[in-house]
Amino acid sequence: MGAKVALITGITGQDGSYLAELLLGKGYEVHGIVRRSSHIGNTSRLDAIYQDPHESGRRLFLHYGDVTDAGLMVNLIRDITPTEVYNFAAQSHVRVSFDLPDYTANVTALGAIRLLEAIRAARIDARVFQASTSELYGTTPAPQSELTPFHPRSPYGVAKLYAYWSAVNYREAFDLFACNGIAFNHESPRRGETFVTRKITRAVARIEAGLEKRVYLGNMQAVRDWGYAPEYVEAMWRMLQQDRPDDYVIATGQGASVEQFCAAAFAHAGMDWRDHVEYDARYERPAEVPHLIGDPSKIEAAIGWRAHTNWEALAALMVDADRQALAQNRE
Ligand code: NDP
Ligand code: GDR
Repeated sequence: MGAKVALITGITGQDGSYLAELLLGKGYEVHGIVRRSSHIGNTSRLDAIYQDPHESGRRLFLHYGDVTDAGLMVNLIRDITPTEVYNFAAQSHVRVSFDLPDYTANVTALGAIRLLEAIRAARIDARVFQASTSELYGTTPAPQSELTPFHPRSPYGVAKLYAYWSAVNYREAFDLFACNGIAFNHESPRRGETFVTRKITRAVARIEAGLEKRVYLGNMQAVRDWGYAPEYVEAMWRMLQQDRPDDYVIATGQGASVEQFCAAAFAHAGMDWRDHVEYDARYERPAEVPHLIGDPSKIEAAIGWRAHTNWEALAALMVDADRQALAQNRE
């Protein structure tokens, strides 16, 4: 078999950066799409693996691009001829999607179809991973599996529904090796600072250091199935190594409320969350997703993948990472 070549859209994000590390470690040539920004901060998650373009023998290639540009997607896919494509690019913030519904649809829904069409136009035999989400389930009761009906509750969820079915459709219509990973929430020290887990663990570190006094949160009763992102990108890679394409839930199978996660994070630093958390209605969503707990039995049985880090361990490791970042003046 020839060299494995991966293209990752959304390589600068949490999952993209972990997956790039994983694939480089496995000997892949890795290509990623990076959005042009007025500052260089948007590639900071890639600092550890960045390779100078002037070095010979490098295996990480970054290309300026955007999934809203169909021509660019066609050109990139044709030139790179990837054997695996991971579509992580998205306006991925649920709350923000209510403010930017049109933009979210353009990036998160239509971005997926542009990528699939670019692959079809290039007539290449690439395997495709589509980053689908537990937000597809919305209000359908937990636990949610691959057989649970979808009922998305945000412009983000609706956009991801389009992308989910587009991947299924290209598999059925064009025999494309396309897989949906229906990932439940996964977190890490690289999680964006405005998602609730990272917002909390960052606040814990800053409150402990005396830099802040409190953190403002919205609905603390929502339940999520929180796992550890590096383990989840391993599941995504493994999905593309199977004999047949299929769709899988990626989850721990355990749920906890925002309040429980918050309590564990503060307790890890010897504090009581009730002394430092205040309610702010601005963080509520117009329609909330109350209860997401995944049933990972299919991926465990078919692929042998299983989550190892539970939400309490996750809270502790994220607090420790934010403490360390603060101590090293990286925050
Ligand atoms: P992030 O928000 O951390 O990363 C999103 C990535 O998409 C970033 O690299 C971002 O670039 C890029 N991006 C955004 N808009 C565009 C665009 N128009 N063109 C090209 N790239 C763009 O998300 P995660 O890493 O957490 O998640 C990865 C994927 O998995 C996303 O699709 C997300 O919706 C989905 N998902 C995530 C889950 C989670 O719990 N983390 C659970 C289920 C699904 P930039 O850095 O410039 O902003
Ligand atoms: P989510 O993650 O919406 O599940 O989407 P987020 O961390 O934003 O919210 C989780 C829950 O916490 C509640 N919440 C707050 N959320 C934020 N962001 N900020 C707050 O202050 C706050 N207070 C309470 C929310 O209402 C919600 O119930 C993430 C994203 O990564 C998606 O891209 C991905 O598809 C899903 O996870 C699975």
